[in-house]
Amino acid sequence: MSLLMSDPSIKVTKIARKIYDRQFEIDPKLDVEYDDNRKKLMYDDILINIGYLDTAIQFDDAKIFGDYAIWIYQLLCNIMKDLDRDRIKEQMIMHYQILNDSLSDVLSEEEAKKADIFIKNAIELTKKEAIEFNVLNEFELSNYVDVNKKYLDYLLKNDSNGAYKFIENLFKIGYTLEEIYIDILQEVMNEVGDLWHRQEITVDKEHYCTSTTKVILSQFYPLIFSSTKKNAKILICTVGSELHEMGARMISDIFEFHGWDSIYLGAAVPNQFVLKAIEENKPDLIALSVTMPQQLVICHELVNLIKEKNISAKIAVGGRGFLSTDKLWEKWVVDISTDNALELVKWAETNILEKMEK
Ligand code: B12
Repeated sequence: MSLLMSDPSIKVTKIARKIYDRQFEIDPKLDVEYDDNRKKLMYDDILINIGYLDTAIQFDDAKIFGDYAIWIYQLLCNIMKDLDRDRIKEQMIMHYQILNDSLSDVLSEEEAKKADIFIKNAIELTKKEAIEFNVLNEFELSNYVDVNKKYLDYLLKNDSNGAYKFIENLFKIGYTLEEIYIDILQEVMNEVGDLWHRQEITVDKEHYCTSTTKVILSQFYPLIFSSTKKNAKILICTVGSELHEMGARMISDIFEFHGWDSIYLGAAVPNQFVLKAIEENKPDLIALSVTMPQQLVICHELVNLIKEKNISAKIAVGGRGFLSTDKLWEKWVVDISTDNALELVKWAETNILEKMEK
């Protein structure tokens, strides 16, 4: 763990406060542009920014902070529509410069050097984003776009019954379980996240879309649990304080459907209890899911703990958190990472099931 988060004498909240005060001192216009709510969000964001930077430093991975810089810049532009994009760029650049100065006092020389590189990269990416504004909409490019739009429409109209029946009917007319899970429900959930990011829907709607989609997944349980068993077991969960669990649940369901026994522990399981569950259930495959990059640190600790205990199960890691790294998983003692459940099933068939049969 980097000095920033592990040394108890360094109070991250104090650093965040200093950065916040300094920015208002240098840029008095902020006091007019920011009401109390914005001020609170700005302070919260400073803490989050420090968390992302710390994770990037720890794994020496520029992409973690770079991707985040683009994401937060876009979000701020979407939230503060009364300010123009250049003004928000100016605020962010100023913030990064103050962050760099403040951290150079508390980080080790090596960490400060990395912070400097990552922060300068974030500044460049923000400048570029201010000109280009990435408008690529993957949702529109999907082969399933028409079906996905219809399902999304039911969700956005709060029509739970319509949404449920629509998906039920897709299965009846021949869409496979994997298509429904990955190409439709997962894609629509990604779009729901983007709609929130673009501030086109509010958090209540995002939560409704999530809970409705989770209920819809359950309608496939009689099918999923009727598969012929292959005498192999997968244990899966999300780690740390990772609340995004639908991806992990989909992996679990798809493995169960392909004849595996699935032990799905759900979200945010403390490492010591993941280990306990592994020892109790003796899975052939352990799958750990991370969406928020800050949780990568705890995931890495868990992987190392599993290895220290000489547990022979194969380890898979995945989820959006790994996509915002520069192939970080390749530096870890894990067997596979993919962003797609079906790919993992295929890998496990070759690398676990076929070897068991021999
Ligand atoms: C639903 C949702 C939530 C729900 C989650 C509820 C739940 N029960 O899961 C709630 C409301 C809790 C939530 C909270 C937050 N969220 Co959210 N959320 C989402 C959303 C819209 C959908 C996630 C989802 O379910 N996707 C569908 C699943 C099926 O896809 P998946 O997770 O990618 O999984 C697939 C693959 O990744 C892979 N996979 C997954 N795990 C594993 C594991 C292994 C081993 C392998 C091999 C593969 C694999 O296989 C899966 C199936 O194919 C995303 C949007 C998005 N683009 O992801 C935002 C999103 C992830 N959230 C985001 C944010 C910012 C947050 C919050 C910080 C918001 C806040 N201000 O509080 C919090 C953080 C909470 C926390 N501590 O974890 C951002 C993250 C941006 C970033 N910088 O990284 C996103 C991307 C939204 C956006 N476009 O900005 N969120």
